[in-house]
Amino acid sequence: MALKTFPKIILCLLLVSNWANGKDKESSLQYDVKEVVTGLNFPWSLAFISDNQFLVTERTGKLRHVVNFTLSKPITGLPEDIYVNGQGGLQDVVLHPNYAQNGWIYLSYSAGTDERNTLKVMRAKLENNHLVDSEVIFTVEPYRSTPVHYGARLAFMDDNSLLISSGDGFDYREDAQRKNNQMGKILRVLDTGETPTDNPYIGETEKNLSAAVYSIGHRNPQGLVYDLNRDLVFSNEHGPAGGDEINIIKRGDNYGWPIVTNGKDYSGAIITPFKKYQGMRQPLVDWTPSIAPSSLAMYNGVMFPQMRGDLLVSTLKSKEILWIQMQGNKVVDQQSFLSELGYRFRDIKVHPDGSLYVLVDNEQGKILRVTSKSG
Ligand SMILES: [Ca+2]
Repeated sequence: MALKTFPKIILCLLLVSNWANGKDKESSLQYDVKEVVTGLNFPWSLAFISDNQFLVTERTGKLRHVVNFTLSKPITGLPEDIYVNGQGGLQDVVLHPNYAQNGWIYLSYSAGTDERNTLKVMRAKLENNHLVDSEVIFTVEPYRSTPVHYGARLAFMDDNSLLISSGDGFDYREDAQRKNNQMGKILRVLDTGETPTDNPYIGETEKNLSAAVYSIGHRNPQGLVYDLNRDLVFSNEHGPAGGDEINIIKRGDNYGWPIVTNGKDYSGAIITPFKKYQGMRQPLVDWTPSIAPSSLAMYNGVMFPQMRGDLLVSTLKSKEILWIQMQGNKVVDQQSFLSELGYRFRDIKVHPDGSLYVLVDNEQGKILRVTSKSG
């Protein structure tokens, strides 16, 4: 089958300043950008099935199978209670680490009504463009009445447990510090949705909503990645006005929101007097003013060898991709690219060949493929 080609090819050259830390990286990043898929309504996440196949969600409630850059009709069999409003709708899609054997696809979505909704996680298998064997494996509690701050990213760890980022619901920010509440948390469950026996707060609270809690004190974490090489979890989250963060997520730790932040309320009001607090972790990266980080990827591909072991962040507000250059577990520099396009970016994923796939957040949304010009 012939590849669909698009005439719009953009050649870009990013000049990257030298830095004096000795990390052996090239001094410039040259890349091509191609639109490989168009016609998507607010695409939210992408999961590669193979070199030429992937799944893509549209927040407005559709899941598509893309083969050789050709979009399928919407996959049928999605839940009927998907709540599309505000920031809510169909959100993340990831494959089970043993997908090739078991075929499990995991999806996150907001479900319910204006008055009563929450974040759910389901799994299903794909057969003839239809989801079968569907089951909801996790429902965040309690429900809320806001259509924003779901978090909703999913990431598998190397023991096949599943991390779920859960936002604070905006109006419920104090709940981010309450262990007996699953909002404003990173949650961790088994691939069946059951609670692992080694989570940090099991049995600590009356209803035991804390059993699935892995870390507390988050606002709206929309980036989540498990780095196999470092055996570390990284997450980024939206702060209020200022105070966007990347954090290294450790089991049982407190990331501070809303007691600690470098941001302010959108009104300009002070949220907290504290920028540090005993027992609460400081971010690995703070962005003040806000950039609105929407996803996080770890680059271990071959096409851009200078990016290996580094993080990539897509952003909505600052309309760029950030290359977060690491040395060990420390950030040594940040470089911006793709800002010349002027798009809000919702997600970035690394293809098996090392190219970058970037989702444009728009009602005429699309997928861009970024390849090395020099390689
Ligand atoms: Ca924090």
